[in-house]
Amino acid sequence: MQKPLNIGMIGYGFMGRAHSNAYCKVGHFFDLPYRLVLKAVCARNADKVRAFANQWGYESVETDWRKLVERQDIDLIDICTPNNTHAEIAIAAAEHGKMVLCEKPLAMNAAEGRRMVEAVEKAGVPNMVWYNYRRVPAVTFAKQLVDEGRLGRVFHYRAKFLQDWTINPELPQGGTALWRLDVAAAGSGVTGDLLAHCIDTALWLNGPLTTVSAMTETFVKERKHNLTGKIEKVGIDDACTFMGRFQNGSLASFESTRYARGHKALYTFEINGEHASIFWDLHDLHRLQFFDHRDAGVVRGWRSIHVTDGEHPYMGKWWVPGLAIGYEHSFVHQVADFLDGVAKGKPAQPDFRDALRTQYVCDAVLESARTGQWVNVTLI
Ligand code: SOE
Repeated sequence: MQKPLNIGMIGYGFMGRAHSNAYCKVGHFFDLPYRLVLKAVCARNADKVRAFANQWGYESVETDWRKLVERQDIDLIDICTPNNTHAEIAIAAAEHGKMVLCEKPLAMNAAEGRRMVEAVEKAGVPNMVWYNYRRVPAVTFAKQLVDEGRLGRVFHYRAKFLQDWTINPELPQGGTALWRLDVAAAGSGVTGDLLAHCIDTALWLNGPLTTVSAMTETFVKERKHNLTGKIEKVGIDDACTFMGRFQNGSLASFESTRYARGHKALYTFEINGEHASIFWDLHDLHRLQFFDHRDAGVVRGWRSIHVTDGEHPYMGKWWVPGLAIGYEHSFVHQVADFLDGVAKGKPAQPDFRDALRTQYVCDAVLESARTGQWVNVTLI
């Protein structure tokens, strides 16, 4: 008999929809230890939050997140709000004994992140951060290949996350849809928003990054602010490039920008090892490119593995071999793993502590860009 688990979600933007979709679907495809109940959704605009609740099937609404975290009938708080609200909500939720799921990046900076980790660990509540790309089957499969030792010693880890949606200087900053451009709400630009994904995947696949040297640029220096109506300085990084070293001796090369005309969400990573290389591309997310030097010379070459077989990670839960799934399913997988971890008392990753490691890299990257110096990453 499945126990009910009551969800209270805060925020209803892009991520609110991605998470709600995952909650609705996961029980149809995975055998879960819990029956998820969409108990309440919370946002400041009462009309809009009611409309969202109707559309997705939430039983009730709140307009003050404090009320939501105090409610006895809520087991889990899911934070889908701008970055500058994560810490306060997560800490309050933990203090009220709730499980906490939080959108990425964990916090505005590592100092905030540390307080969040302390709060969830002190309260002993299950917690996780939505670095969803780990759970694209091809990426999870890459992790399997790495863990099996197929690459041998790793020499290079290269990642990029390229977009082009902020090139127009008339685009304002701030407010509901554009808080990512407002440093007060986002904390940073592409470093926390995009590179954080690349860093999370990299730490998972290749271990700790120990030192970094970075460069950032803000191409459009002033934009109208949606909240004040005034032209204001832009405080975020529009682009960030950094190099670094991993603890395993491999070299890191990372790039992220919102000014790569023609690229909408081109997240790619490549790992070059002594025996083999791996390449993945979000625009072709169900494939993993794999080159194994130990193949016989005459047939040696890059294999394009269609990660849709029943034996591939998560794929046995979906359709028949050859039929692909997509972006939204990475969130479904994350919910399934989280619930499984809760039931078994074996937390699924990335939890808050894991996400704090990514936050430390982001902080080191931004400090290096500011000072022009190499910066050592705090390791925990
Ligand atoms: C930004 O455009 C964004 O939506 C990020 O916030 C997400 O985390 C990323 O997955 C896609 O791009």
